[in-house]
Formats: sequence, C-alpha cells, structure tokens
Amino acid sequence: MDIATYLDERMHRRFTGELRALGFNEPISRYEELNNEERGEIRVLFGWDIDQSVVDACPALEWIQGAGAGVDWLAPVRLPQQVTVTRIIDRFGPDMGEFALLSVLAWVKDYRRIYQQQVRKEWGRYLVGSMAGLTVGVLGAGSIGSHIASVFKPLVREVRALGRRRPEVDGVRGFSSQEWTSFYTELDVLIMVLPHTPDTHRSVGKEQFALMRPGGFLVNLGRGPILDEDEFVAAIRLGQLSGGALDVFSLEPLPAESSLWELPGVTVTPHISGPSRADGMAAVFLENLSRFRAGRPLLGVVDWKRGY
Ligand code: OXD
Repeated sequence: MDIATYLDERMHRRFTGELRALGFNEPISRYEELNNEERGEIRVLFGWDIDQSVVDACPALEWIQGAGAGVDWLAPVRLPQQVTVTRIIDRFGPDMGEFALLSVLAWVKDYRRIYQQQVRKEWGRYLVGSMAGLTVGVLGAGSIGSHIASVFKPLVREVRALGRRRPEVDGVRGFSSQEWTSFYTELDVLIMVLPHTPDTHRSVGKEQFALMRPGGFLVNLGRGPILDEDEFVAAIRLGQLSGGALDVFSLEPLPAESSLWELPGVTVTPHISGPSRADGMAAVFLENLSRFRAGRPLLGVVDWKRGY
C-alpha cells in the first residue's frame, strides 16, 4: 500500500469515487485504517491537517499532496528532506471570486436590511448603492487573487492588486509589497486572499485601515491570522470601516464568545469560500501522480522559503 489519504471517511469516499470515475482503480486506503506496518509503506499521502505524528509514522513518505490551496497546517511539522509537498493551485479562483462578489454586493445593496425588512413584513424603500464608483483592492496576486480581480474589473471604477512583485494583470493597477501605502490609499474595499506566512502574519491592521476611504469594507477569504482582528473590531466600532465579510479566523471554529459574531455590518461564515471539491482534487492528484511516477516536476510544489 503506497498511497493513502489523510481525510475523514466521507471525504475519502468522495475522493476515491472521483478517482474511479476518472479511471484510476488502484487501492487507496485511509491512513487512519492502516496498522503501523502498513503506514510504514506509504510513499504518497493525500490530505489536510497532517501532523508530526503522521509524518513520523510514515518513514517511506516521499510526497504529500495537500487537499487545499494553503499548506500552513504543515509549517510546524518537521519534514524529512526527501518529502516534497504540493498544494492545489488554479482551482479555487471561480468559487472564491463568487464569494467575494457576493460579500461586496450584499454590502453595497444592504442585503441585511432587505432580509430584516422582509421578516418584519415592512415595505421600506431606500436608495440602493452601486458598485460602479468603487476602488477595490485585492491583497494577493496568485491565481485566486488574479481571478477575483478579473471578476470585479467590469463592475467597479478601479481594481488594484498587490503581490510580492508588482502584478501585471490587464486592466488592474498592480502594486509590489514595497508600494503598499499607495495600494491602500483611498481603497473602498479590501479583499484578502493571502497565504499565512511569517511575512503576512497580522499584516492588515490599523495602519492599513487608516489609509482606506472612511467607511470602507473588508473581505477576508485567505487566512485569519493575516488580519489583526482586535484592530478590525476597533475600526468597525469607530466607524472607520462600515463592515466586513470574514470567512477565516485566527481561531477556527470561531469561539461563541468572540466579539466578531455580533459586530455591526460584519458577516461571519465558517471557512467555506473555497471548497475543496472532490472532482477537482482527484484531477489534480492524478495529474501529479503521473508526474511523480514519471519523475517529472510536480505542479504546485511548496517553496518553504516563501512559505506557500
Ligand atoms: C484551502 C482552504 O487552503 O480551503 O484550500 O482554506
């Protein structure tokens, strides 16, 4: 048994079902169901939240294919030198673009008010806002960020993107990380899709909010710890930001006592903006497996110096 998953039973069934649908019929076990001897034979592990005890139990391990875009859960794990890690790339842009658009439209059109009025059976006409005059900044310029930028481009006045190097996307104003002050200046909407690394940790807080246009909106779909959540709470309470849509948090699940649940204008969702769909995961895994077996470069190899 040289291929195993580290997934819960339901995801394992879906994933292996999709592999079969794609014509792959080799046996793949769940790590949890293997004994120590069998774990010792695993060369390829597919999954998520793999920890040190799992890596230590698999001395023959050569490749981990992460089941999502982020691999920050592996950062604390000491990996033997022979283990390559890949993450899923080029799959999440469409879902996350829809989620970002939903979040911004709900804010612009004040959809909370619509729901509340309907519950009260209240016919309350109001002047509905429009996205047309907005400046939207996307923090993160990989495949997800570029897709989100392209979703907003036809709908708003200006789209900006900030990457480590200045992104070059048609019709989008690109900024390098050194140019961050210009990126934030007068932004109406900030959409965060950065990976979590030591460089991005708590990199969005009061300095950035102070540069944005008063009453702006923040969407975090990347990783919770990139946002300074205390400073975000303060910015909402002061009216410096008028709302936000948070899908990721420093602590997940978000504890019931967190003040984020009840902040005015803030929507809390349970880390669902970029679902790891079984069909997409299976297709990426099979492509990389054929590369792995042929000794060709894998797609989405993590560069641990960069952190993703
Ligand atoms: C991912 C995620 O990393 O869903 O794919 O957060």
